[in-house]
Amino acid sequence: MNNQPEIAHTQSLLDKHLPPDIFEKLKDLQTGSGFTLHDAVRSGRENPDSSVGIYAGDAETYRVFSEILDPMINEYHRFSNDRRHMSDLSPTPLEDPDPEHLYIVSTRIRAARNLDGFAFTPFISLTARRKVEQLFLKAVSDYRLAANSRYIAYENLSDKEFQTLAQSLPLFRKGDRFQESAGINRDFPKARGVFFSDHGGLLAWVNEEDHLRIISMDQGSDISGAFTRIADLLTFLENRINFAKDSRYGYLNACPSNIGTAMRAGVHIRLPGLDRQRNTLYRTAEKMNLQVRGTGGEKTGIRDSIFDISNKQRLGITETECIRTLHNGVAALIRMEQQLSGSL
Ligand code: ADP
Ligand code: CIR
Repeated sequence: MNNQPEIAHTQSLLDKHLPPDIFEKLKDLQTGSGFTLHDAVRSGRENPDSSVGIYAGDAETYRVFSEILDPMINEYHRFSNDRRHMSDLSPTPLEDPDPEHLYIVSTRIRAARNLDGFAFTPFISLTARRKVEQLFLKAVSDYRLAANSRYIAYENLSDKEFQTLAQSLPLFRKGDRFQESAGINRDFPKARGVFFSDHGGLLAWVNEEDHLRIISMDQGSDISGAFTRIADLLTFLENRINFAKDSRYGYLNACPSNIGTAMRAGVHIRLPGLDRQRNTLYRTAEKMNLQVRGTGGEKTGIRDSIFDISNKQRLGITETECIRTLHNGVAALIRMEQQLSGSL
């Protein structure tokens, strides 16, 4: 049985926008704290099947390597140099795209954040990682019913305890080979953990690919509800932590595919008809600015015809537009699925 996402690999953004002659020209550049072009492209070079292929070691990477990063960012996000990123986290009521609960299994919205003044995870020291963890836990300690929240620090867990917890809680694991090559797994599992708020579906991954991944998730298809919850925590943190931000590029993150809103709003959706016509699914997704991922996350296979569909673009659109993109796209995919199964 074929359970692979079946996305034909195309050239990475790195290979497309950093041909050997430009690499030669820029190869001695580095940021103030010493993050080099070699560091930035290691993951893409070691993993030729990368789709992006480059990581930032700090906020300054986006300025020092702008000649390389700008065109990659513009292509990925359909952005252009004359534009500035805007944010909008206001409540956004949307009709339930799957009122009979036939297709959407669960909804998950995440936004990445990095603390200003700290290296990003490909380049961060263990001491700085610990500081990031402390600063976040302090900031979040008076978030609503903090007494009913909990932090699971990875360092104190045996493998067996971790596996047991991971069966029922959305914990993150050590990063894949792309993240390994980038240096993101350094010192794992030290200074890593997951914070759960009093609402079980609102949590934060600490020191995964970014310093923070704020996540709102729930069974079912209540996209607006998930958005309201994440917006609340993001706004709370914004008033307490200085995040790495750029006036043109919005929030800055380890992977350039995540800058701007840093938001990936997605659903797990069962589409057995479109599973048999994956090329149609991928073409429609591309047209509607959606990304298709595997059931277990980025670069995993499809189980039981369940696809992870989310907004692809994160920069140049606001957070509310991210969820509208998801909402419109999912509604269209559901209509296609209904036509394929003859229920329309
Ligand atoms: P990220 O979203 O942080 O960029 P991944 O694509 O690796 O990274 O997804 C992270 C995890 O979230 C994976 O374990 C994936 O299965 C899970 N996940 C993603 N979307 C959903 C969803 N809608 N419902 C439940 N789990 C999800
Ligand atoms: C790659 O280049 O394929 C990996 N570094 C992951 C890039 C992030 N993926 C994505 O599509 N947003």
